[in-house]
Amino acid sequence: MIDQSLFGKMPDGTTVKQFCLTNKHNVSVEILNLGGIIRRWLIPNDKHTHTDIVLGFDTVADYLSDDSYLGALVGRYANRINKGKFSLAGIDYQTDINQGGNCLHGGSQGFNSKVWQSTVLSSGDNPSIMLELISPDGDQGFPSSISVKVVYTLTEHNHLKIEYFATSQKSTIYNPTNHSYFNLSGHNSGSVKSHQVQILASHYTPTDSQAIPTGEIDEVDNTPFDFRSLTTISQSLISDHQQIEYGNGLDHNLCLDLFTPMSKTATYAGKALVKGSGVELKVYTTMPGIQVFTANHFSNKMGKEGACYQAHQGICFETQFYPDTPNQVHFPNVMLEAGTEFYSMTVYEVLFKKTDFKHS
Ligand code: FUC
Repeated sequence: MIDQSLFGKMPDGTTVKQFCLTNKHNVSVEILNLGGIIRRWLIPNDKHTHTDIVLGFDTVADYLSDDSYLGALVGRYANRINKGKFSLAGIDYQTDINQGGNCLHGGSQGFNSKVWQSTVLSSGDNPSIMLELISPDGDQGFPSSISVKVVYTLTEHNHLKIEYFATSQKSTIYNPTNHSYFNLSGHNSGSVKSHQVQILASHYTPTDSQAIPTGEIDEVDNTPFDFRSLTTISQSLISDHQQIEYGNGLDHNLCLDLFTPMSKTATYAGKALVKGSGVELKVYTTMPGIQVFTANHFSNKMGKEGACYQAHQGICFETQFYPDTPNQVHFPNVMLEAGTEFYSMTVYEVLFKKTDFKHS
């Protein structure tokens, strides 16, 4: 089932719509056509109500004034490009610089801040919406016009499937992700430090103090980035490893051991869970990397429904190409050739204890 409603208005009066996708297990995901933002993700809990497992805001203005990309689709280039500079086919490009002298998440007017064209694809058992956007040649300094499409489907198996499509006129780079901050105990329930996480990655990309990759691809052995077996987040956050100190927590790209670029099959990448709660989030993707970010800089951020978010109150699993790939030739290729169709898929599966949920 899909419920469509008015969420608010952009400063220029453009309508922001909200789509609520609900399946037969009483899971619902609310998505805005502004930035494709996942605003709420409700799962039934054992108190006969719902737990909202993602952080979010109440108004369009809150989303536009914040710089944390809560729940948003990120593009053209998720993560950082060193000084916003790169060259393609012998031509140098300078993108918009919007964080610490670097380009973060596609520049100051990234895809997260745009109102996308929206279409309901199915309102049945597997509700699905399609969002589309055309980014012109030179948008935020990136080459070529690019036509992008994202399809969100909530399946009857409690999977939220996110499919990314794109085509460009000339060769360019494209690296999309979704920037949801998860808190499996509820968005307003404090820190995620007690969450346990598994990520099937034997390597990660270390960064400098500005979160720009050094170019190395290091083994995770004996580092706070070894999540190959279930590990509590706090164990990693208390580490005195320089990489953790740089950003006050996890803000790193882990290199997935198995990945399937452009394929229609997403591979299991990892999971998060809260012990004893029965709530578990599994992540599957076709992408080669996953940026694990623990909301390190949050401080009294006023969120939806009166919540006040603090550092480490959410965890992001941003499936993507490695950061700064355009300047690191040995990282998996992020080029989108003219006329080639880009495809990637990430699936978030939520498991929870079955309850005799009653509508309130
Ligand atoms: C993540 C991080 C960044 C940043 C942003 C809001 O993707 O890599 O450091 O602060 O989100």
